[in-house]
Parts: sequence; C-alpha cells; structure tokens
Amino acid sequence: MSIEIPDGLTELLQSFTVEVLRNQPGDLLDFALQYFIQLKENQRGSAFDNARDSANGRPGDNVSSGRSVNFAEETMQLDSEDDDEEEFVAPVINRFLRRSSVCAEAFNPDEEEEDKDPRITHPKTDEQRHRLQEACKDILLFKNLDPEQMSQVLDAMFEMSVEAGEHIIDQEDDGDNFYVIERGTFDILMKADRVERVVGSYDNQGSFGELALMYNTPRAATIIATSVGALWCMDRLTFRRIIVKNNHKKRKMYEAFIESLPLLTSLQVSERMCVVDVLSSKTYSDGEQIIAQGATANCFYIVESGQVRITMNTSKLKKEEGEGVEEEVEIAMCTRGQYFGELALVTNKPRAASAYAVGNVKCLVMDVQAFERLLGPCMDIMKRNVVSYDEQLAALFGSNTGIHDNDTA
Ligand code: 1OR
Ligand code: 1OR
Repeated sequence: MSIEIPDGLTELLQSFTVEVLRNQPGDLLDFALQYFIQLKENQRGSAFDNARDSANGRPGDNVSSGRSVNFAEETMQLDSEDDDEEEFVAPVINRFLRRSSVCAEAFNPDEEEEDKDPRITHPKTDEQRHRLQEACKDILLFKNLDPEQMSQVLDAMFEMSVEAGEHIIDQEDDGDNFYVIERGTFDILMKADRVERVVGSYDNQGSFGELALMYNTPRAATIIATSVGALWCMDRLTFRRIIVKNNHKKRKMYEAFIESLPLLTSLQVSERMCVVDVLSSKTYSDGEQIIAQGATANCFYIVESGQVRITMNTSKLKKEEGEGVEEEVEIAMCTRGQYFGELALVTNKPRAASAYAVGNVKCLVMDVQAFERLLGPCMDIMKRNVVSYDEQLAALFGSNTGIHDNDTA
C-alpha cells in the first residue's frame, strides 16, 4: 500500500522545525499551538491583503498606522536562496507571539544563532528614518555598536504612538520589545509589598525595557505614558541578536577595569557585570564640555582615559553683590578610574560644576535610571565625597553658597 504525502506537509514541518530550533521554546506544545494559529492568521491576512490590494489596484503603502503596528509593513530579509520559496511563508515568531516563559532561558548569547536569524526590516520613509536617528543618537546602549549593527538596529525599529495613561510595560510581564522615546513623558512605577509607587520618570528622552530582554527576567517595573507620545520599538529577537551579543563583548573588554574601581567594591561581581551592561563609552576632544554647571543632570561618568577638569563659576557661588568678578576656577581634576557627575543625581539638583576634557578623553557613561538601580550599595562612598565637597566649598567661599544644602537624602 503506498502512502501519499500531502502537498506542503514537508515544507510545513520543516519550517516549524526551524522555528523550534531558532526559538528553543520551553513548552513545545504551547509553541506549536501558537505557531500554527499564527500561520493560519497569516494565511487569512494575506488573503485579505490580496483582496484589498486588488480592490485598490495597488500594493499596501508604507504610511505608519500610529499606535497599532502595521504588520503588513514588516518584511523579512531572508537569504537569497529562500527568495523563490513563494508557496510557503512561515510565520515569524518574535514580537507577534508573547513568550510564555522567558525566565527559563539562560543568559548565553554565544548560543544564539546569530547568522541564521532572519533580519527584520520595517520600511521607513526618509522623514521617519530621520526622526528615528534623532531619537537614537544619545541612546547609551547603541553607542558601542559598529555602523553595520547600527543600521540593522534602525532597520528593525518600528514606530508606535501612545496616549496619556497608556501602559507601555507592566511589571512582571514577559519582555517583548525594547523602547526608545522620541517624545512624551513616562512614569516608572514599582510595586513593593503590594503598594505601587512612582520611582522615576522619563522626560522626552531615553529608553526603557532593556532588562527583561537582557536577562530573560519578568519586567522589573511598570511604564505608563503621562502625555501623548511617540516611541520606537525593537523586537526581542533583534535586541538579543545585536545588543546582548555586544554586551557580551563589552563585559570581556571592561571586566578588568571595572574590577579595579574602588567605587564599585561594595558590589558583588555579578552586579559589577550588570554595571558594564549599561555603561557606554563616549569620547571627548580637548576642551570639549562634558557637563555644564547649572544644567539638568541625567548621566554619571567614570574616566576611562585622559583627564577631566572640573571647574566652578564663582559668581554663582558668591551671593552678596559686588563680590568681585565672575571667574571659572578649577576645583578638581579627575583621572582614569575616578568618577564625576554623581552629585546632581544624588541631590536631585542642577549640576554643581562644569567638566571639560583635557586632551582626548574617554568616559564610561551611565544614565540616571541605571545609576539609581545599580549604584545604591556604592552610595556610602559617594556621600563621603559629597561631605568633602561641602567642607572644601565652605573653606573656599564661606558657608553661604547653598549648593549642597539638603543633599544626600
Ligand atoms: P524591563 O524590561 O524590566 C521595565 O521593563 C523597565 O523599566 C526596565 O526594563 C528598565 O528599562 C526601566 N528599576 C528597574 N527598572 C527600571 C528602573 C529601575 N528605572 C527604569 N527602569 N529603578 C530602580 C528603582 C529602585 C530606577 C528608578 C529611577
Ligand atoms: P555634578 O553632578 O554636580 C559636576 O556635576 C561634578 O563635579 C559633580 O557632580 C562632582 O562629581 C564633581 N564640588 C562639587 N562638585 C565637584 C567638586 C566639588 N569636585 C568635583 N565635583 N568640590 C571640589 C572638591 C575637591 C568642592 C568645591 C570647592
């Protein structure tokens, strides 16, 4: 008796097997269920798209559809040999399907199959790409990427508009996307002992949602939009393929330096590695201003190489009128392994002094949220320094400067 193999069965099983190998799901049955449901939906969707497009007499356009992601925009750049396999289109298992148990995965980017992952591309107009580049230019997690990696990151990102009150992330959920803020304000909320409170906020800049993707943990906080806004999102797969791989290299590169820093001695080794994950290296040329006295603070710095001159504008210190001319005086010099820019983050005040590069300087930079999250145990050392600033300030200018009042809460 001959058994006939139905048309498409081999391709169906092959594609399913590839997705299983690529995603390494914890629950195979659950994954299979989601995979085949998605496949069916894709089939229905493309039938709908074909019908709509032929009715309109044009292929689907690229105009972003606002809050909801336009799935029809997404294209997969598969290897050229895959191009002629038109009959069977495997569903993409990434942001479409929320993972049931991300915590089961180990943090081992070496095991992730970089070259076999499909590249995800969301086509963009020139105007969208320009806005995306602007939003990403100060994102610390992107600073160490090479141009090819950066271009893959930009290709993979997609736009999302949000309304005030909208929950972008809920604490304890699985992580699906990483978010870069184009505009809008957002609150960071955390639950402790069943009480949820606001622990921080983002104001028209920054990024969030990296932790669950980096460490395969549930979301550590809730993020709620407090105004209308716009976000750029990166799917989990692309984030792991590019950013997590890059972090792995970064750890190797900075391990010895980070271990040598007196400031971080109160942290455990694993905590110091988490510090490396969120640090990025920035270079400054001779004379370039790194911090401006009086500015709002959002970063913390560790000198990696070169020297940083800290100066204070004395006119802002002397409160009584007619006390001499305005003068920018050098108050400290930071060299490799020393840090600066902690004071304003600890006191929640504007920058107390300015910082300038002397010669070519490299600094490791951390944003305020990571500073608060990771450097709590180092606060004692920092506070001791702040007390010494106060003493020196009082010795130089008297006790009426008010710069460090009520600080180190
Ligand atoms: P995620 O993937 O865990 C929630 O999803 C996101 O909130 C998280 O990534 C971070 O990007 C962001 N602690 C934990 N997560 C924070 C924090 C934070 N700030 C922002 N996120 N903080 C510690 C509070 C004790 C800092 C608060 C300013
Ligand atoms: P920030 O966030 O206020 C400027 O940004 C940084 O300069 C500040 O954090 C410190 O990290 C750094 N007083 C105030 N800030 C100082 C001082 C300082 N030295 C370095 N910074 N004093 C000098 C003490 C040797 C006292 C002033 C006389």
